[in-house]
Amino acid sequence: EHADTTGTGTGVDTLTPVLSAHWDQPRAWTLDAYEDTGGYGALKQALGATPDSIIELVKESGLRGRGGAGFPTGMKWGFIPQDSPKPKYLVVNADESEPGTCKDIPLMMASPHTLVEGVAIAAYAIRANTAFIYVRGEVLHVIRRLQKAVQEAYLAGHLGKNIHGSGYDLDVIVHAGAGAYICGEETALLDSLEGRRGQPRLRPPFPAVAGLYAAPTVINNVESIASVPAIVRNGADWFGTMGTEKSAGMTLYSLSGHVKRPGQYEAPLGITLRELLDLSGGMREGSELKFWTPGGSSTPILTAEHLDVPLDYEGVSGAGSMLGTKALQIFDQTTSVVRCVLRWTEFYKHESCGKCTPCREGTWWLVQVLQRIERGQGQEGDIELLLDQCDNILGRAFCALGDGATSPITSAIQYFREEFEAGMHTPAWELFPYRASALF
Ligand code: L3W
Repeated sequence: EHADTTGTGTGVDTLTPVLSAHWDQPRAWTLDAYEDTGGYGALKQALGATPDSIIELVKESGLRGRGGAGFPTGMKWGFIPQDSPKPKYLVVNADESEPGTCKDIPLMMASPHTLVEGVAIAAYAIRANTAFIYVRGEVLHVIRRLQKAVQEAYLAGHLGKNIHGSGYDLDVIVHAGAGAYICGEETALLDSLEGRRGQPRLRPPFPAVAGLYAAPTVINNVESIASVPAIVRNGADWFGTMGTEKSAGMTLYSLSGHVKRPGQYEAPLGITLRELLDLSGGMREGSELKFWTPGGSSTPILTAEHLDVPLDYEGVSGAGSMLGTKALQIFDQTTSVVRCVLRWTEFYKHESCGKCTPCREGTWWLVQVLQRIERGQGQEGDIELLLDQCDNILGRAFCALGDGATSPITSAIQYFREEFEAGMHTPAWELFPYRASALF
């Protein structure tokens, strides 16, 4: 489906199904179904080219990391020192657990072989003979599906020794985490994979130089790696025909909340929320957009003023937020912003790994203050206290989890200060009564 269904007259091809092109096919997750649509053709193509040329291709495509930071993928691969005597590793970050973020799990369920093929190409490009897929521990169904896909790929000769007679060997290990948000932070993930408690490491050195077992390691998000086979198949220029100059390609936007048809919408980077809302049937009956996250709870919230912000790395940061994981959580006028922010902050408090004081202590204190504001028992100066607490976490925590915890709070105060002020005398549940369809 390539149609301008936005009604905006922009002529933008709003749907660009590449990653999700075959998700609705019967048993799309099986090797047979994947191969029927040309699956593993890109691997064979890549094995016929040099590893360096694949790195170059991915650099030229402009693919940027889809896990949140948007770091150029080809550049990351290029950092791997090829003269190192140590083994090189590829690690896929499949520890999806940011609140609102729900794109990698559907991708792995619907088309695990797209990821496995991407893993084989990426590992070949960086000259790694071992790759790990680190999956969030709670998603047993995904772990099983991936294990099955990896097994199928071994049996078909897409993995293992001398892949398709190329002389290249690759082992892929699906590793289940134990359910900790911090293990989605790349260095904590590595500690966890090595069998330690998952806590972030100091960077530099970046994993590209000293990662798994202190060896050069590329860590990429699931969607980033899954985007690679299509780039190999269709070329860097094709990828550049989608998206914007600095944010190339198609991507998965996950819409949730008070919209008519929540779900995954694959579209070019640079699409706007207004266009995505058109695609998803708009807001629910009686709902008006109040606020939304562009990329999960770690990205500052935006409001109805920002409906036309291009959802690419530059556009969203120009609006004072970040694109993050493209998890668009959409809230209507019945939502208490205070209660919503409190729920997210409880999450960060619970998930704080405890390594650094600003995050461990700070998220606890934030919850204390937000709770009393939610109960209508806020004290004089509490808004300034929250901002001061955020100021003492932002940039002072050991990893991005601490910074992320402050984003919803400072942005919510920026846009909805009056709701926090009301919390000095009125409980949130009086202003925003609970109802069956309430999200927060
Ligand atoms: C070598 C250098 N490598 C940077 C690499 C680095 C990493 C990548 C990006 O946080 C964001 C965070 C969350 N030499 C390098 C280098 N690299 N300089 O590039 O690094 P960085 O530091 O910009 O970001 P990060 O630490 O990867 C990721 C945000 O994503 N986020 C969270 C999402 C959470 C999930 C989940 O569910 N698990 O996806 C959402 O927005 O706040 O800002 O690979 O090694 N000189």
